Amino acid sequence: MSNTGHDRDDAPVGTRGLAALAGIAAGGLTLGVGELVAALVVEPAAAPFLAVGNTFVDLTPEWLKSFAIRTFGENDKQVLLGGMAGVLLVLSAIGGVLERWRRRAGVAVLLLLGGVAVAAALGRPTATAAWALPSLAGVVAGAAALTLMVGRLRDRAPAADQTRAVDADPSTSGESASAARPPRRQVLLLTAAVAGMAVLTAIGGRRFGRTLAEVREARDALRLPAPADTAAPVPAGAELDVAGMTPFTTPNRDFYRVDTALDLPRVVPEEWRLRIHGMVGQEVELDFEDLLGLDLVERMITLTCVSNEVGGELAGNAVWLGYPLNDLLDRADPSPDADMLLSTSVDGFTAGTPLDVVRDGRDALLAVGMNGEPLPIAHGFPARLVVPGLYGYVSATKWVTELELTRFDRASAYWTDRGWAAEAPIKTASRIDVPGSFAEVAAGRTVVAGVAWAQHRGVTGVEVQVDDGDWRAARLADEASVDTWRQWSWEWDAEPGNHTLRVRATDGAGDRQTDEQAPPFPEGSSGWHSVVVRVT
Ligand SMILES: Nc1nc2c(c(=O)[nH]1)N[C@H]1C(S)=C(S)[C@@H](COP(=O)(O)O)O[C@H]1N2
Ligand SMILES: [Mo]
Repeated sequence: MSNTGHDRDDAPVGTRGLAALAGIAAGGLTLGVGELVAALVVEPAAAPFLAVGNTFVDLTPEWLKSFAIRTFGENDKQVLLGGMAGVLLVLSAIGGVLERWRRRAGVAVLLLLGGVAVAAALGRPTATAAWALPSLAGVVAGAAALTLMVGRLRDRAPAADQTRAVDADPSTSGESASAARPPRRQVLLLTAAVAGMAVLTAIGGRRFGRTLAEVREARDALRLPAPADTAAPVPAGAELDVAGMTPFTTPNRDFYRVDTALDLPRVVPEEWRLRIHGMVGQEVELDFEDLLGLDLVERMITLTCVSNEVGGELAGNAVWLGYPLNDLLDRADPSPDADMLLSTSVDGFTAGTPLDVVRDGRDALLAVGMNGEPLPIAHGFPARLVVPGLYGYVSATKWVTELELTRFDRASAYWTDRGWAAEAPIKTASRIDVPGSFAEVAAGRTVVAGVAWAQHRGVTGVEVQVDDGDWRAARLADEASVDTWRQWSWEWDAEPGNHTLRVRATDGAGDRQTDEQAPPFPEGSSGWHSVVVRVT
């Protein structure tokens, strides 16, 4: 075409670069308008970027998910969002260049991306038809902006003759030249304006609707009532005095976080409702004030994620304040035919919990407090479930808003739909915290220590083995309850050389932790944890 090969150095960027920039600005405006419309007329999660990101999370195959968790740990969400931003940046730039090459070609790219975003938004578990609007509005704005910006870059063809005449004299830049040649400077300004609008709309989107700051404020203002029944005091001997040990109680800021939410659900207590329905004699609805008015109990419970590898850190112990789920369910008069409690989060996550477990007398809670504070937002503010003895994915629904009594042969939940086990009791596990893996220790008396857990069965024994020697009984710290982990330590007379330390626990039923190695999928990892240390 006649408009190629004419890029000149007197504009800050060449025409193709400018088209790419225009594409990026148009892409940004698409997302910004999407954010704004989502916040104003739907909800933040309906915005194209988040809808696509969350859909990506839901569709990620198991191997990629465990790779991401292994590689990026708790930063996996940031990595995904950053990766998406990178891909969109490149695609939008390509869209801009294509639009310069052929009218509507770049718009077609935008439409394609917009189509993906609309499909993603409509496919979200809590979506209504309105969830298509943000992406649609974004694409309309982006396409209009792209046409406007890049159209001017292409408009030079009819003026080719004049252009060539002007181009012959490189000294005539400025006024007279820009009148005849593609108005690159003008396009650059336009692009800057579109980019500015992209930023403004995105910021606007973050300010309208429920903001995270508002939720933080509501949380700070909340005063939880004193428990009617306090947690049993932690025995002084539950915490061993060993440097480098995992603390017995996990501070909230250090508590592991696992969930599918790319953006934290924003629920303020005034708007929170819990609906209990399904196979019940009596539907029950409860607001936050109702909940705080009940006799709350405080219980110490160790949570564990099924994705925890042998020796991993996806376990934490906290004092939870909440109302016993069993008593709550009584109010709804569940049918004797129901065998599953299907809990749903405000963002659509679901967990299916065996009803007999919830109702067997253990301290299953609808929790509002964690270690003396309202639940942190990342841990389910304002309310979540905690069930001792079950992995989180079948029991610990955060930001919970719905409890349905149903049956395992009728319903399934988020992770069971992805092949994970429907019933998931926590496997007995033990971990060596000290010395660390590949640590160097001085020969002589050395403390080996760690934690072991077998929630709701309790830990009654821990043994340690050096190389292939005899298993030795470790000293157990006092037990706080069968629902919490237990610290242990063992004095080792370390001799120079490289050594492998192994640990295994026995639970309250007398069953020894299996040495059979299993990966987290589909029902939790197993095998003995070991560390290799060098004694000098
Ligand atoms: N809404 C919601 N609740 C959820 C999840 C989730 O993805 N969404 N993940 C579950 C899983 S897999 C675990 S292990 C626990 C983790 O709770 P924590 O992040 O407070 O440690 O939350 C459970 N509750
Ligand atoms: Mo989990």
